[in-house]
Amino acid sequence: MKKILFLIILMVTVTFNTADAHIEISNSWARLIPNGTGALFLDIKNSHSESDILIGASSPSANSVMIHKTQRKNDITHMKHLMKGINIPAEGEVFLKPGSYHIMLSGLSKNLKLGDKIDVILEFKNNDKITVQPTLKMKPPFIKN
Ligand SMILES: [Cu+2]
Repeated sequence: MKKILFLIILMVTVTFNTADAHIEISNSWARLIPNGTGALFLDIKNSHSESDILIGASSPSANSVMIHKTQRKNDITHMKHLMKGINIPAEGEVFLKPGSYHIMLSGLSKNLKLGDKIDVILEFKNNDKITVQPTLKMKPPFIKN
């Protein structure tokens, strides 16, 4: 009986440990476009043995926030709205970067200017919400492969 109890305690402990944050966000920045739209770029790292999904995002500074992917089709570049979000593979990384995945910000507050920071809340299926504070820029702050 004692052995079983010990096992249960061990299992509960392990479960609590897996409830820790497994999603890590880095290199976030946002492109501010003069027409009042913007695009948020960042790296998402999942250290968990299960995949996750970025299912949505919101911001107090934008009327509409959507997950997009820039695609090239028949020599035409267009943005696809990813209704099902972005899959973040187990123990994997996904890069939101120009020409690929990004978070589209529409109807940004009119008083925003380059250098300002905005709050964007990222919503994951299997993890807690994460707030990022990207700085508004015109160009990427770093070069990525
Ligand atoms: Cu877009």
